[in-house]
Amino acid sequence: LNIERQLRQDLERQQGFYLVFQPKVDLQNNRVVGMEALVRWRNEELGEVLPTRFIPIAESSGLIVPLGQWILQAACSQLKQWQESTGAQFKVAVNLSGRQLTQPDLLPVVASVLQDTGLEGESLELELTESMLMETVEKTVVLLSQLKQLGISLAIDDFGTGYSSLSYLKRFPIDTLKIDRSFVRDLEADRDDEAIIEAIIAMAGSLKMQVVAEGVETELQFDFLRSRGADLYQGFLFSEPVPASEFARRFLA
Ligand code: G
Ligand code: G
Ligand code: MN
Ligand code: NA
Repeated sequence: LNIERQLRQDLERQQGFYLVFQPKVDLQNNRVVGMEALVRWRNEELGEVLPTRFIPIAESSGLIVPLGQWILQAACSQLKQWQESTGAQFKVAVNLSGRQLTQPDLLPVVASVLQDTGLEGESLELELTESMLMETVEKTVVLLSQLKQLGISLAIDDFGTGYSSLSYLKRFPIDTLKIDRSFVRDLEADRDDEAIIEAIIAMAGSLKMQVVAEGVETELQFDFLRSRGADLYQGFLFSEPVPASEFARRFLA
């Protein structure tokens, strides 16, 4: 497979990959409190390849493990640099794939990235999905607790689209639920989505979790989420994911 061969080659040469960052914004005061790092890939032969195309190939080939490590290192290193130049704290969120969570050395890898970059664990958030958590519950509870001992916070991405039972959810040391953008998208048209979002916010409140809304594109969605008490939002209304230099210029100046 050509994509896989090119991926492997660019990983070996440490070329072609870069990060973009999407602001995470406080719904109450519209202040940027952090950012989600998302990987991008530009290959000499294939040009710009979409993550929806290459992430599944990276996962099935196992290349997501070294790629994930590169992403983590690059995100932590970038935030450390921003913290030093601005004096502001912020938190960076990094997406983990299921393959990374089942790597036996995830914990020492994360610990050494923090060590190498000098970033505090408190400045790092890891985004996981419900299906990843459900695969090996007992082992995962232990691993997540160890990550939390490094100061790291944990979020469930795309929340509401998976199959996690609420009784399991309670057993994981999760800090944040990210409401999947499919519920936000149809807010205007679909009363059920209003009810689902209200239920997620209420549940997060009683479990002492923070709520982030994804995919906010309109003022109407923004107003709804704010009035119902969601904490943070991400979405094109505020900004799409942008390269590091643009992020610094627009949001850290
Ligand atoms: O950035 P964008 O919305 O185009 O990403 C599309 C999909 O690619 C996301 O839903 C996400 O699942 C995946 N993706 C993007 N960046 C990363 C990353 O850094 N790590 C992992 N594991 N997946 C990512
Ligand atoms: O799977 P995850 O939620 O990590 O992926 C984030 C993806 O969501 C990124 O690819 C990003 O480009 C996309 N995204 C971010 N904000 C919006 C938005 O407001 N609308 C839409 N349609 N996509 C968004
Ligand atoms: Mn995410
Ligand atoms: Na998501």
